Amino acid sequence: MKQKISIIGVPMDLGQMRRGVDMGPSAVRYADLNERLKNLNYDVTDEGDIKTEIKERADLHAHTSLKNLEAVVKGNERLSTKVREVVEKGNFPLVIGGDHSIAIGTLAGLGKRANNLGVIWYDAHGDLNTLETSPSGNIHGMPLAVSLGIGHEKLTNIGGYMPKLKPENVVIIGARSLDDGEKELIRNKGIKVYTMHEIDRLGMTKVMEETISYLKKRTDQVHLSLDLDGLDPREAPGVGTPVVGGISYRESHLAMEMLAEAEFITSAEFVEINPILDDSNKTAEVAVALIGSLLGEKLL
Ligand code: 6HN
Ligand code: MN
Ligand code: MN
Ligand code: MN
Repeated sequence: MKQKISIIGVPMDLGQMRRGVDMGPSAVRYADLNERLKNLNYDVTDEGDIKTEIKERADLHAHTSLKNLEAVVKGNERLSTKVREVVEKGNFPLVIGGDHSIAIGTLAGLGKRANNLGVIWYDAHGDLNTLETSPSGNIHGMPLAVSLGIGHEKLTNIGGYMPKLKPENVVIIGARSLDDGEKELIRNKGIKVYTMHEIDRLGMTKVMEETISYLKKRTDQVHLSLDLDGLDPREAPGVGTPVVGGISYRESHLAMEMLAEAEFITSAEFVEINPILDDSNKTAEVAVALIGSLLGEKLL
C-alpha cells in the first residue's frame, strides 16, 4: 500500500512584500495536483488551507523591523500543528505555499517526530538571514536560519522547541544569490551548498548522487523544501524574487526522479508560486509536474 498524502495549502504572503503569492495553493490545485497524484494511485486528502492573517490587518509597524512578525508567527504555529497531526497519522505532508517563511512551520511540525531531520533546500537563495543581516526585513529570507535556531526568538521557538535542524543535515541546491551574512553563516556552520557553479561543473546527476549519499549517512528523514525560484525564471517566471541563471526544468525533473528512485523524501513543500507574476499558470504547472516526478511518475 502506498503512503497516504495530505495536501496542506498555506496562503501566506506576509513573509515578503509582493502581493499574489497567497494564491499559490489555488494555482497549484487549479493545475490538477489532486488528479496527478490520484493517477499515481495515491490516496490523497486535501486538508484545505491553513488560516493566515490578511495583509491589511497585519502588524506592519511592529516593534522590530522584521516585517509582519506577529502574523507570520501565528500562521506558522497553525501550520506546525497541522503538519505534526498529518505526520502522526502516518501521512506524507505535501505543503503548498505561500512564501518561503512557511518552511518555519513545516519544519517545526516535522522536527518533533524525527531524531535527525535532513533537509534539501532547493532555492536561488540561502534563506539564512537574520534581522541583523537581512537587506529587506522580509522573513521569507530567514526560514533556514530560524530552523537552525538563529534569529528572533518568537520565530525560533515556533512549535515550542528549538533548533529544528542541525547545520550538517542541510544541503542547499541552486544558490546564486547570497547576502554577506548568509555566506558567513554557511562558512561558520559548515553547511553543504551546491551553487550554480557546482551544478554546471558536476551536472545534476552527480549533485543528486552526492546529496543523497551525504544525507543518507546522517539523517533518518529528509524534507524537500523547493522554492520555485531555484529554477530559471524563463521556465518558472511566477516568483517574487527571480534570479537569472537558474536550474533548468530538465535538471529539476531529473533531480526529482532521482529522489523518487532513492525512496528518500519523507515530506515536501513547494513555495513562492505567485500566479499574479506568472505567465499564464506556468509556474504552478511546473510545480505540479515536479511533484509528480518526486512521487514516482514515470513515462513508461
Ligand atoms: N526567498 N536574500 C533576500 C532577502 O531579502 O533576504 C531574498 C530572499 C528571498 C527569499 O526567495 O524565499
Ligand atoms: Mn526561498
Ligand atoms: Mn528563493
Ligand atoms: Mn525523466
